[in-house]
Amino acid sequence: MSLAADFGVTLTQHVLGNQAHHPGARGRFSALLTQIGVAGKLISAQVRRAGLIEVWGATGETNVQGETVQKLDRIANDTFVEVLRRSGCVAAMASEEEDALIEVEPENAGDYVVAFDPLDGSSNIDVSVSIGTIFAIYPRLHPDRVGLDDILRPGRDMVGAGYIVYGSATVLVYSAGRTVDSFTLDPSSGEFFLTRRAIRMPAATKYLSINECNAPYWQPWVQPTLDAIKGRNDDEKRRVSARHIGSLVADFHRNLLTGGLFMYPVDRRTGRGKLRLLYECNPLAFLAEIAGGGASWGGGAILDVDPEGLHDRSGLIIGPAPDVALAERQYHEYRSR
Ligand code: P6P
Repeated sequence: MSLAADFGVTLTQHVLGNQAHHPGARGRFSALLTQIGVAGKLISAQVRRAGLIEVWGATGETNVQGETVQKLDRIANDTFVEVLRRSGCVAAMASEEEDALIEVEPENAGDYVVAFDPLDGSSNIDVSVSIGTIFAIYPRLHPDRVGLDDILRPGRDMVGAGYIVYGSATVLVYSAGRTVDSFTLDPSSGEFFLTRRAIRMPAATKYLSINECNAPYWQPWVQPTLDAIKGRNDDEKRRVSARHIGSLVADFHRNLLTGGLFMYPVDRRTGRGKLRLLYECNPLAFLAEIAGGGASWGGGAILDVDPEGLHDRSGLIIGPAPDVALAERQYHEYRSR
């Protein structure tokens, strides 16, 4: 019996199967996703060896966010950039690690533009906590030129998004707009195999993910939201528990599968959020909505926000739709006072 029959559907087989739902598709999107899988494998190999090949620790550089660049996120960034550049599928890229838009030379340029965080949670690298790569895919707007207007668009324009979480296993989760599906890397064969098909986010919040030490910096609508959710616990049963890793991809992945609400509200002193709109909030919001959940900046849907810059930040409340709606009600009540 062939390996594929033993193990089930590979990422490439699944992506090609998805293509059937896009009449007229030329296979370029499928090729792009397959190449993203290749980049994920390469980064995974480096993550798994980080402590052994001295890629831990900082490079001493600071990125456009003003954060110290860890060696592994520089490796992840360069890997993602080069794999996408050579894929023939991408015309331009925006990375958390790069100040400006990266334009692909015309002879290699393809139909899509990609925004990505090459290694989210990099402050957790040295302590072996799960980290991940997050990506958002847009169709390019013009056949003869590419620029910021191709990527500074509402998240609703995305045609695909996903992440690769480097945890106890390396898992790639993506959606092309219909279903959210996950694939686990089999290290022995080097293949991603379908492990969860058409993921639906549970409607109940089982876990609450928020950095409570930021409480002094929350706007007044946050605490009542948390109190309403925690208030579901009583003598009879604990219905909600706290789970916060401090690595967005890992927190989101657990919440997507088990039902959890992640909140990183804006800082009331600055009105700014911490998480990046283009390559953290938007792609995860795309997945959350397709899986039946929701994602808000506090007063409205993340996917409706019009970006101004590649590195815009946003507040993020993402998880089961009823509790995202609860947070928005609290926000609007606060704003109407
Ligand atoms: P804080 C990691 O640096 C990150 O960007 C996300 O992965 C994570 O959710 C967040 O920052 C944690 O931020 O301020 O709670 O340490």
